[in-house]
Amino acid sequence: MSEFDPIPTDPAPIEPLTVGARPYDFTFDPASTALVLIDMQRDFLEPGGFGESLGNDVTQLRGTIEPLRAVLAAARAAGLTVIHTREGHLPDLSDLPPAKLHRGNATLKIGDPGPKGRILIRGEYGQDIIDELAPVEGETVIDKPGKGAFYATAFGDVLAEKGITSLIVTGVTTEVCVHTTVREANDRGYECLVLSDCVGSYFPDFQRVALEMVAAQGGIFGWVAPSTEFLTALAPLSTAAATAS
Ligand code: C5J
Repeated sequence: MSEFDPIPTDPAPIEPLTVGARPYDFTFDPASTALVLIDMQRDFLEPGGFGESLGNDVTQLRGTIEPLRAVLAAARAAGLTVIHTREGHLPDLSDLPPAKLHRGNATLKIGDPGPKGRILIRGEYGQDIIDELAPVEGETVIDKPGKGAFYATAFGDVLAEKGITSLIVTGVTTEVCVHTTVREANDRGYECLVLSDCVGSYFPDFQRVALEMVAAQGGIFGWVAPSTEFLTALAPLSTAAATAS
């Protein structure tokens, strides 16, 4: 290096990004933010799985897939941390409380053989993530026995290791595993943005009210925004990466 060379500088720090959200703008630092995809599993989104066995119409959830695909692609392009979760139990059911096994009038109970393998059992085809959103190398997959992603998992440790403080929350179902995870995260000090068209419920009324509950009272659990707002905020990073490659 000669005396005329410019002094090397650190790469420009990434500025915080802002998403138009309810109840007010959500600001996040991409370096400390994770996209979380909750339980986008065949057992919930396809016929013959746990969701359908409980009497639900699984087509109600399928509208989440395309917007979430776009969000996942943008997050990957922007270099965001991506974490998937899967609800499910060990083959010997040792992590399945009897209360969960016996609750509901399911035609097929957890552990029973179904058309896509044993219902909600880890390692079975039906318990895995749908092809459209399959994890890629380097993405964390958290297997969870409960509704919340923190309960009896390494989720909290993974977030701490990666320095994550903000979560972009997507997945199914809005009022069950998404809500439980957002509430758990909120109590642990994480800032959560729920993407309204990337979360889904079997019950349209629950979908609407569950989202309202997150943003009510000045954002009692977090923020809510459509995915288009998030994609707009992320565009400087995701399109820059696409142009560079
Ligand atoms: C349910 C989930 N609904 N992932 N699980 O039982 O929301």
